[in-house]
Amino acid sequence: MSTTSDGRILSWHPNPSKPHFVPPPGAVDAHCHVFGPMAEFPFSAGAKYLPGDAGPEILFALRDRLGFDRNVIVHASCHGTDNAARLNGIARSNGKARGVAVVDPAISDAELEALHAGGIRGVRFNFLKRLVDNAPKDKFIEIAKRIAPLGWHVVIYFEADILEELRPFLDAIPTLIVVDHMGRPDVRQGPDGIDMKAFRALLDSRDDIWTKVTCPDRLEEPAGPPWNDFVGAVRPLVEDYPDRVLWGTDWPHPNMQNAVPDDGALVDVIPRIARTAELQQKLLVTNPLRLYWSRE
Ligand code: 0GY
Repeated sequence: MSTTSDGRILSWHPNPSKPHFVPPPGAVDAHCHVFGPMAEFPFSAGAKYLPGDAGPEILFALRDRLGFDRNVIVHASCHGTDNAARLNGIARSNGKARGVAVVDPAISDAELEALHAGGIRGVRFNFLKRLVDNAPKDKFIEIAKRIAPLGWHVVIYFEADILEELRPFLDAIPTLIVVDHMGRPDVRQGPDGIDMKAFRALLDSRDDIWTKVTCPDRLEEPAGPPWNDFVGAVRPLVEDYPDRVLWGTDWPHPNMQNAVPDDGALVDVIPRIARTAELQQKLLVTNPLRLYWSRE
């Protein structure tokens, strides 16, 4: 495990390869984070992990190296409900980043509007017990109702074993929903396994549930290529729901310090899950632009 001199964990590749795949012009990395820098944007007292600084300049250099044009910076739990690091990243992006926030249920309407002005277009609800102490469904529904008039959506992070339990909660969310990492299915089961079947049933229950076809490194051991199980399980999803999928690097790969993925290798998975130029255009350009840049 690699750490900074003050003991914070480093989970990103110091020298990612240049991918062979060239993304189409305007491509969006729709799932990435920024951490700190801590001196300016301290982590939450309740953070379950303390990462090394991974500020916007490093993210934007990676974006350019990988051949992408824009980023969606998603709130990570180590920053609690403080969105300042995200707003800073968006402000420094020259219009090339938008964000997803985590908010305190007591947030005022004026604060929500300020987040909108700062480029936030969604809120994230995190159900991973190793990352958050509680996930109050009733409060989350209240927040979802309050962000609906802003045209925002809900991003939700959960693992496959609680999908059925979450169904009534998901049904009650009045906005479009984006599910992180497909709800973390066991990709070894294949495209017709129990996890993928349950996830498809969720997608089929509403036409406004989208997902991120992300994180082969999280979903398949070992954390390096060729990630054949991931490709086998995920490709049919991209082909069957082409207008509802997003892609992202997940940089700086929180909590992946023991198996840091090469971002270039992650990009090279794209043409294996989205095999035509049309599917790649939807996944990387049309869909994320629609969700994050279609309204000022
Ligand atoms: C991710 C992954 C993780 C962490 C967070 O909010 C977070 O801290 O998102 C994780 O450890 O699985 O990229 O969504």
